[in-house]
Amino acid sequence: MLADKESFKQAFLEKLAALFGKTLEEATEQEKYQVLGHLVREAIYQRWVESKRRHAQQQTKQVYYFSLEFMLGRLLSNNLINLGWQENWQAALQELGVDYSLLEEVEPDAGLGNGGLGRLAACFLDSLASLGLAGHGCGIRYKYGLFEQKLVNGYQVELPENWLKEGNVWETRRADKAVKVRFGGQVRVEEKQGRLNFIHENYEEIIAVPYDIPIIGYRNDCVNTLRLWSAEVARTEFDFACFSRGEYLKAVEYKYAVEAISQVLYPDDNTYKGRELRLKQQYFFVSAGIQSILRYFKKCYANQWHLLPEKIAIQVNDTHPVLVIPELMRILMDEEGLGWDEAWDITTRTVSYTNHTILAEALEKWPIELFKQLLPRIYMIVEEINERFCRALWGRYPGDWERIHRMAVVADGYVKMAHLALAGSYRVNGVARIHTEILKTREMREFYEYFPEKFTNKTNGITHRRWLLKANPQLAELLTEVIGDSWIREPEELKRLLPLVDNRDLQERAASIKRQNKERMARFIYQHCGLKVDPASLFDVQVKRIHAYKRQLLNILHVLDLYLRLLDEPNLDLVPRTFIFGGKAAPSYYMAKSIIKLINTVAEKINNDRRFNDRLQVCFLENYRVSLAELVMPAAEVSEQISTAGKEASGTGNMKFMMNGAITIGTRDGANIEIGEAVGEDNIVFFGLTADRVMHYYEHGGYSSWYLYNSLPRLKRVVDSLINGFLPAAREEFSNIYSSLTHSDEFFVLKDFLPYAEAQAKIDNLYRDFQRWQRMSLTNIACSGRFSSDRTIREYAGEIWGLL
Ligand code: NBG
Repeated sequence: MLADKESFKQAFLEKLAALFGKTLEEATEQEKYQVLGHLVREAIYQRWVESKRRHAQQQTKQVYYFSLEFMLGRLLSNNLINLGWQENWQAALQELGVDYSLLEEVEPDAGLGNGGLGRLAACFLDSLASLGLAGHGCGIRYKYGLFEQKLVNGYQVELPENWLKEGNVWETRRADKAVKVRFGGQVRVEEKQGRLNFIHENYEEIIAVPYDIPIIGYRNDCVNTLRLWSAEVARTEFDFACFSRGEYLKAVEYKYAVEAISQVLYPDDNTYKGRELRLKQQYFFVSAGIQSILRYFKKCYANQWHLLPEKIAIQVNDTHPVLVIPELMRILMDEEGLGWDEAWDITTRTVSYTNHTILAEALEKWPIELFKQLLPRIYMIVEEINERFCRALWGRYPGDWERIHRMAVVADGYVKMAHLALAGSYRVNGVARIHTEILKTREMREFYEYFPEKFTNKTNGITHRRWLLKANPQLAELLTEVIGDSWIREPEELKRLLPLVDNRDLQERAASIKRQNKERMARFIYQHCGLKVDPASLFDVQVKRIHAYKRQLLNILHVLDLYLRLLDEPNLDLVPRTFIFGGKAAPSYYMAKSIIKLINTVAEKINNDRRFNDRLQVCFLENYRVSLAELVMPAAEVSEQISTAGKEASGTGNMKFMMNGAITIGTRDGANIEIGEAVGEDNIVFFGLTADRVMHYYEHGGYSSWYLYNSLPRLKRVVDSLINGFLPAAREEFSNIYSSLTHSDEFFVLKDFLPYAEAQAKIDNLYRDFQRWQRMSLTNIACSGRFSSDRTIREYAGEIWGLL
């Protein structure tokens, strides 16, 4: 009904009056945006209810994706695109004199994630709904999302991200669906009629209130749910216990302590910090989520628990939600009266686990004392899981104590979350082929030998609806014009472009769209950084979290090298380039913060040297986030995917870039390898050590970066420029970077420097040949379909969840 312009206009004006008592002239952008949100919500409400009813009636198997992070970004445009209303609404608004793009800009990003892992969860939700599958998200409604990054004098400064300050139009609070979660206390064991009862006492009980966000499928009638939990004080505790004793301040303090659980997202990506509050967050949302799933299950299937694995699948996103295993065990046993074996059988056929990294610093392990004190009953169950698991291992490896010790769930004073996940789930997957292979042959080798049938690969994907259809509408339109629109539902159909990649006219048109996207990007850079970049220059982009293994350092050293070469030879014939960086560093990650300062310092030096502005510019984009990525991806021509081989589990930015026609310069790491296979070696630029070589060096004590540094004058000159006063910063400013490179160089930056510089020279040559470059670019787009998360989700649905 709202699809047509006239009824939309009327509804829009009426809603504006109803909500804010304002006319169009009086209303603010914020209010108009809110109105659009409300209209969408009301329009899809029926479908949402219907979807739920259908699932319950048809007893469809439901999947729940448990994740501490969902990096949704903005929802308005995506919802409108998926509903098929965007064009009409935009046009109708224009007739009313309202600029839709301004309303779009008002929406804050829902930044409830750090990076790839959280964005993957958001892409998966979009694909689940768009494929019409019953798949929902379960997470935390953080009051503060990932911090806002400001650059002050080239340094990162973090500000709180108060994304809810104007409210969130997309969510519905469901107080009636709240559940209770218990922490602390003791467990008393009681024997009754030959059965052990576990009685949890003196615990602290808090309330988990769900906020539901509808996830709207692409032009189908499917509306799924993302359920985010918020921590609240049990009213009785707050009101009576303290107030009646006149302890008002204590009561308020208590309230804040409870609410702290859902207050803030931990800002670390690929790094584990053993904070008690984090463990509380994990158990909080896991327990709430499991309780609400089981409540639903009981409503549909009463107590037929043996049906659970047939009707429910739970995917845990990394080890953060792995407490679903003992929590499910607890409820099945303590509350539903099942015996251990039955509960274990059900649990281990319901839960599956995705691993997202092999970095040792990301491995979660909780000190037993902390764990036990916070979650006494859960700890008992984990201990029992451990005992039984070790006994089973003993059966298989009698006498091999060392191996059993290495594989144990509880050992050396810690609960090892990955081992718990491996023991208690029926599938374990890595997120790109090489990553899964590394898990099988190295990190999890002993587990793979013990249960090989559990291991499977599911290469990541991205939703082409947000990252192409929404982010790059002109390109999307061109594609539809030349190959039809079947690619929107079946992204692999982008392959139809392959026979046309040499078509001159198509090349010109694609190039012109890229140029317009670059101009848009250049305007943004000018407005936000005050830097005038040349849209005719090659846009070379590295946007992602700042991390040593992702090697932003390698990139900036190469930029410095180019600059030094220009100083030697001012007429050096370089393809004019703009190097664009963006990304946040974890607030306590000292090295990553130094790298940001270095990039900004190099930028300052180079951008202020007017002599070379026509060939070299450097820009660091502040506060990289989903909505900014939507601007950047369509404007990029070179995609920097240069992690130390073996370290990047998959990468997903790499896929967004290729889908928008950028050429990858990258290492043979993560999904880069599969991208290379998809496009062919002619359409990607690989360089550097392979994962095997890297591993070989690690096994042999590394390599001598000091020797390399001293034996290559070109390299030495670049590295020395960090500390010899060449840069506009204090001399000691980058001495930490200098010594990490020259002393250990754990990530092989110096080792890969020359191969990288050569690969960049190759990029220059390719770019000079217009037709060659356009062919590469179109080939990348044509082959990007397999990196749609629709493909990934179909694989999960078919091979793990048993949905297809
Ligand atoms: C990240 C990896 C990326 C990968 C995403 C999504 C973590 C722990 N891992 O390479 O570093 O693309 O997960 O799978 O954040």
